[in-house]
Amino acid sequence: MKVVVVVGGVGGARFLLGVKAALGLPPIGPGDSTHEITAVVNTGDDVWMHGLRISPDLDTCMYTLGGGIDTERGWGHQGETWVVKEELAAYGAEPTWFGLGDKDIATHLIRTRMLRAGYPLSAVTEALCDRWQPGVRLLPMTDDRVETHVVIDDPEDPGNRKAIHFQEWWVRYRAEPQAHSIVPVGVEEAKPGPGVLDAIAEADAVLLAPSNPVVSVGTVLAVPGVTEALRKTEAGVVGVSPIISGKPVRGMADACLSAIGVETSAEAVGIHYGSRQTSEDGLLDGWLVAEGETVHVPGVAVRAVPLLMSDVDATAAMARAALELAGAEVE
Ligand code: FO1
Repeated sequence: MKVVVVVGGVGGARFLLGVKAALGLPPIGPGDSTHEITAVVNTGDDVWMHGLRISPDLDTCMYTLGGGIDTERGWGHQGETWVVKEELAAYGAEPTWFGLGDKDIATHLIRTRMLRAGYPLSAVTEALCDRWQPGVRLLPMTDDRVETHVVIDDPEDPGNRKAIHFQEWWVRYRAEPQAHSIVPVGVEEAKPGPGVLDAIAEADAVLLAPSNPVVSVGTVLAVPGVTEALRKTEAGVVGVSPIISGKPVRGMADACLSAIGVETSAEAVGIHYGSRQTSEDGLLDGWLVAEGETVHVPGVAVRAVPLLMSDVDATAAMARAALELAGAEVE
């Protein structure tokens, strides 16, 4: 079976573990030829830090599926040390608020060196995955530079606003300052990365992971051509709600949803993604929501199942439900 999953960072990576398990593959480590799972990964969180190019969502998926993730934090290496970070701080080298782990730096050094040598991000990702063997093809949503910026009130200049990189808003300010708008800078000129449109066209099922609907899934959908491909594919397209009883399961999706005027509820997000059958820019055939919730999304088949990714088995059950709702037979 060919499954495509549109993912962001932590939530998306955890969901991919469940998709692998649902298809009978070991969650961690290489897959096998019976199934082809392709993740189209958000790169709008990517950032230059201390001269290194960092791709948080790609790395979180790679480490999680390759068995190297720190499961507490949900990002970076397990058993990480922070010597270089402390040395940088001793020099007063900003930003000191971003956690660069020593082991993680090796990944960024290889990515930076390959990008400088002219390799596209997709080739860099493939090279890094050769070591980690995630068992899922990790495709950047684009090889072009797209960086999500957030417009907030300028604390130094009351009455005026300024745009800061998503990582500064998310990590330094914990998404506290009200986001007046969230802008994936450069996305209009971006092209879908190699393999993205083909994977969507050839899929038996396409799933939108329970990632942040604005800065993760939303950014992938903003890449020109991706939404059309999703509306055109023969595969069933099913989304998994990242909101359970009005609250984001993790992260700060509510702070992002309010920036685009969408209420933090499974129903509002489902309506935001829209129906592929009954609207000219909708994506969904199916929408998976948490058990006990009554959600109505016109033109979309809604199913309520347990949605907490408390462990791989729970996530696998969710993934199976999503695949079935997409009309894919899971043996
Ligand atoms: N998240 C944090 O909350 N604090 C950090 O210091 C931090 C550092 C970091 C370094 C590399 C990396 O790949 C991810 C990192 N993240 C950190 C997570 C990252 O900001 C978010 O996971 C994504 O951008 C949102 O999905």
